[in-house]
Amino acid sequence: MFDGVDEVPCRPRGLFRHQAIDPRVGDTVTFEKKEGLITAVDERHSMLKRPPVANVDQALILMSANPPEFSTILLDRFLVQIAIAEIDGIIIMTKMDLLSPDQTKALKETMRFYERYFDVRYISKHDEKTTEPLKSLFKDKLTVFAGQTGAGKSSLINVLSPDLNLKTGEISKALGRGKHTTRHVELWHRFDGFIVDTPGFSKLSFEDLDKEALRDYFIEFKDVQARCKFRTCQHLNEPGCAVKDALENGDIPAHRYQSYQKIYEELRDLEY
Ligand SMILES: Nc1nc2c(ncn2[C@@H]2O[C@H](COP(=O)(O)OP(=O)(O)O)[C@@H](O)[C@H]2O)c(=O)[nH]1
Ligand SMILES: [Mg+2]
Ligand SMILES: [Zn+2]
Repeated sequence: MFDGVDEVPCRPRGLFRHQAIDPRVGDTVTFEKKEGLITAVDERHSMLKRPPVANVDQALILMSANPPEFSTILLDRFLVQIAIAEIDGIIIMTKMDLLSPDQTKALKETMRFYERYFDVRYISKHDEKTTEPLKSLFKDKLTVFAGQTGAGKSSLINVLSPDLNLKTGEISKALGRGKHTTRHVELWHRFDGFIVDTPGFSKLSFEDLDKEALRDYFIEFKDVQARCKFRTCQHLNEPGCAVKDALENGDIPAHRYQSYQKIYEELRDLEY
């Protein structure tokens, strides 16, 4: 799919502005090489808003495994976000070298639920045995690296492709006034695919989401909620709720239901 890569400087044709066509990183376009002009933009199969990248196939969701940085609510927010964008997710637990054997055991216990639905990897940037297998994930795909600042995105990209030599460890600076948070988005052609480091994918927002639709982005609700007494059940206080039943008998973990409640409340608060 992605053979040779040439760079051709191009600008969008002026007419696009009137047609509301907005070429983005990741777009497939037609261009005139001589004039350096993009003349058409193909239909997209996905559009990630923050950062703006078209045609993303999958997100590697990097989460620091190091307690207390790890929280399932944060992971669940990412999973809702990618479900909305219709992007596949692969969960990468980073910094495993910082965990004691007991902490590792507890983490894997928590992650068992996610492993039912997602590819989950456990890595340390210091252990090549854990990072090398990731290289096969990128072939013929456009992959974004998602995760909070400090999760280890740049470190992992550097381990996989040292030539990129990205800056790492800029936690405090990046959290400051945005001096170092860049809006720059760039694709790199690596491992027979394209990868994007995303400085901005940490600030998640669901402002376009109706709270009533949230239930459709919790993957484990899908089959269960068909059995709720009310077709539009929000799984909060309704009688005959199959999701609540599944929560009680342990089929749905409490932390997942809590994430659902929390995000639901946030969406409700946004309405006022
Ligand atoms: N011990 C350990 N530290 C890591 C690992 N991955 C990243 N770090 C550290 O975590 C900090 C943030 O990493 P960085 O790659 O800049 O995160 P980013 O903001 O997601 O790009 C840096 O100080 C890294 O050295 C890891 O696997 N093990
Ligand atoms: Mg970084
Ligand atoms: Zn219900």
